Amino acid sequence: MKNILVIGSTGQIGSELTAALRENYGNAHVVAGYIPSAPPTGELRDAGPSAIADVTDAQQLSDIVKEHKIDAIYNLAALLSVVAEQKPKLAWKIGIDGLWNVLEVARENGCAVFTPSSIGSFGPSTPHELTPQDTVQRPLTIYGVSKVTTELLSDYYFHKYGVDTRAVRFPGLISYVTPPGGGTTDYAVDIYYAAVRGEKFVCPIAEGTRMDMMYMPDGLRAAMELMEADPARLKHRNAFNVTAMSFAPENICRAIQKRIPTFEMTYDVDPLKQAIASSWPDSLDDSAAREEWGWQPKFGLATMTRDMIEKLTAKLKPEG
Ligand code: AKB
Repeated sequence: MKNILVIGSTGQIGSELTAALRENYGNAHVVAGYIPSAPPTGELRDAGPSAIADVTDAQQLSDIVKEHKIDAIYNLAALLSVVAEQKPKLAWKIGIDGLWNVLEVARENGCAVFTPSSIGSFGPSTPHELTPQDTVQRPLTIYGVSKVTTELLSDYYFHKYGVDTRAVRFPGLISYVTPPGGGTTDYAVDIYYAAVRGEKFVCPIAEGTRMDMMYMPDGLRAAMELMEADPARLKHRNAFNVTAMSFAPENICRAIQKRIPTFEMTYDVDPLKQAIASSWPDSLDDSAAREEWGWQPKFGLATMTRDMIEKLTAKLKPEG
């Protein structure tokens, strides 16, 4: 049985990915790595092993990997796009110095590594419609610069040292479990919270701005299926375009209004978020992922909206 370390297990993706990996590989085989300021709680803490795993501390990572005989590392430590613009040095320290530590530990201990990239790895000069798998990547944000570097460094470790590195370029991930913090696509999560609470939503992204999105269950499956894919079929590694849907604020608003007709949205565009969103693709071409490892999303805008509203209604229901 495989032993897995999740770095960043208490974050937006990590909290759900750790649970999904434990379901697939057994609770005892998945270590929830965390930083002291964000320790695991509840099920995440109780269901399996956990350890302080600060991506900037190479020795600590090496000790955990040896102690738990880790075969695969899911490295989810990163600042999201908006907050990274406010703290570029920290974004680099976590995203790239941290990645270097992870890759070195993986090289020394024979681990596979998944470090997600993002639609943020593209920039204004990238073709925006059906953005190809292999195309121009000249982002203007530190988030994008660090994601392109992540892809290149991960490929470098594969070609030079044979480290089994694989990744997807995640679109905006939408979930009712752990809210995201500091991303450009966060509005597509926040809008559901507002709708279920009966509040009006003020959208920070302009009408007509399309971005790729994905419901979290599909995102978790993408990561796990890629890591289980037959390596002989992989022509690409870091990183695959994956998408499930592409929409603008007015489209998600209308999808919600079909279920909550009284829901209202207005706009107050945030210049930083808008500049980032406008530089990202409108829609990705994910045919390489479909061909090389059978990627197939299960949720579209309507099915995701039904599930999000159902789950959030139960989550936000007052106690008693
Ligand atoms: C962000 O908005 O920063 C992230 C992403 C698409 O990478 N959700």
